[in-house]
Amino acid sequence: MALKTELCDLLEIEKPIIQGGMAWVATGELAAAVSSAGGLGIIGAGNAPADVIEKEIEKVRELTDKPFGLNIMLLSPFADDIIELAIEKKVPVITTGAGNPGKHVKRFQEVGSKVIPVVPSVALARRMERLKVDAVIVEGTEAGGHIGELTTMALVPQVVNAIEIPVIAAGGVADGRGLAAVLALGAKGAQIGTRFVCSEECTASEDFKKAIVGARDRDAVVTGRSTGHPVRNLKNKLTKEIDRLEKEGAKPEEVEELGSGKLRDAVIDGDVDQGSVMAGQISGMISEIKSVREIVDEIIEDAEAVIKNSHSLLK
Ligand code: TUI
Repeated sequence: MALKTELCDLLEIEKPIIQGGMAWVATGELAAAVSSAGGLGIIGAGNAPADVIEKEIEKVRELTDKPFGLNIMLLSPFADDIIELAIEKKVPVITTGAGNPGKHVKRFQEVGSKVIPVVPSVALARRMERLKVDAVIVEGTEAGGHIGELTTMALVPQVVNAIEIPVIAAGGVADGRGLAAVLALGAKGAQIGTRFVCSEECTASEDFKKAIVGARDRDAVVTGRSTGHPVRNLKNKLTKEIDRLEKEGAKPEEVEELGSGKLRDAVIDGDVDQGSVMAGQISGMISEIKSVREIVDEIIEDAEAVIKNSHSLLK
């Protein structure tokens, strides 16, 4: 017996794990590795232009014939171009973040793509269901990067109660216990980001991966609340500087300006002091860099063990 859910049928994948479409980090190499391991790998478009992402799509298709996804960050200045690219390339699964995919949902589905927006609230989940999306990713504030307010533990069951379509939980999941926990909350699978950063196939700089491996429980802090676009990243010189500006009551544009382009500095150049090391609260639990296949297999085996052993709680 193997752990399977309706998400596996919907996305034609073997294991109910999808990889977060992290800007700069989620390249074609990482996405292909996760899809080859039986999950759903996702390219992160972030703020990249369409020609860069087109190459990543081609890369995944060279490396695997399994389904894969593309995350469209709706705040990106290139979001409209990426939407057109995704339609032209008939990407099997589209996830969206940082906004409402609204009128584009139908166009994606017309070319056969499944559409799965990330939602940070019950209200947005309901709106997405009315737009007839295929599933939603419910992301708790434990996640890395751009975040909402509510925790995975509180938000997932509320969304599961509110809508009929499949829910995928994100934020704070990095092992088999986490996967089993979100399945217990009613999710049909988990989206996992930070754990996959610390994989051999992830093309992020070694220093970025090491910063996560070295992080402790309270190191993944939130900056930028005053801008309306809060971001979770590992505490360093940059987060301290942003904190200082925010405490002094700096204008939101000034705070945004200081954070601008800093994710690239950390991921690509390995500047983990002055760059933005976007990572989730679960960073403190990650202690080793492993292959994607090992990570996926271990998560599934451990989740299966938790579920099998759960009857021992009944006395
Ligand atoms: O998108 C993410 N996480 C991200 S995007 C990103 S790139 C970036 N770089 C620099 C600064 C800021 C971002 C890094 N991490 N997660 C998905 C997510 N979506 N979290 C929260 C939301 C969200 C928020 C509001 C989704 C929809 C939404 O809708 C508002 C509305 O009603 O339109």
